[in-house]
Amino acid sequence: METTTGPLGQGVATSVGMAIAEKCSPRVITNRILIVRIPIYALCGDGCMMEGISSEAASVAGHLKLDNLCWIYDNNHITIEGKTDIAFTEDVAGRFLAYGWNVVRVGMPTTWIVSRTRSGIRRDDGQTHDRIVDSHIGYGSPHRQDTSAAHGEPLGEDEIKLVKQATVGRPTPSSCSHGVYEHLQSG
Ligand SMILES: Cc1ncc(C[n+]2csc(CCOP(=O)(O)OP(=O)(O)O)c2C)c(N)n1
Repeated sequence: METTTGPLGQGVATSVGMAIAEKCSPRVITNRILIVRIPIYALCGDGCMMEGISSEAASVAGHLKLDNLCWIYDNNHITIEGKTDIAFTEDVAGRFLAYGWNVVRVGMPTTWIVSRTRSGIRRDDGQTHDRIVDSHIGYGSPHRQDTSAAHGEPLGEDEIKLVKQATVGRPTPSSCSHGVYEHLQSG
């Protein structure tokens, strides 16, 4: 099952509802023991984190210990208007730790994201999971990477050629070379 929403924050709130529903669904079918576990993943951006609804939903998820739920936060520091620090400088990881979530900061490449996410959600530790991915919007675009222009405008033919030149043989962003990931989980 998949859902896609338009209003920022609505998708992550929906994912909490899905996780509650999954927890309430039967684990045993007929006389065979069948453990059915369906992890719920939600992709969210800076805009989702800015919306109050995501805080309310995250709070109840932590309270209910929804360990079948994982949010993957595309922390690229860019929205339509420009850099997020125009209006948004809060410590998101700290906020989610306060909700009782398991928080892991993940650098790219995506293989790391997948492995860190899957290993996290299988731990069954009674905590909801947040993977904060330090990403780059418009990755590989010489004139658009890390700018709000990459949010909604087409790159255009010339820039696409430059992206291809820049990314051939360089499939991962520079943050990968630093090995950027760290556990933020307290205790
Ligand atoms: C509740 C709500 N307010 C405003 C918008 C309009 N809007 C669409 S995308 C966007 C910026 C989202 O930025 P981010 O989540 O960082 O996405 P990214 O730039 O990384 O693609 C805004 C304000 C919306 N979709 N929903």
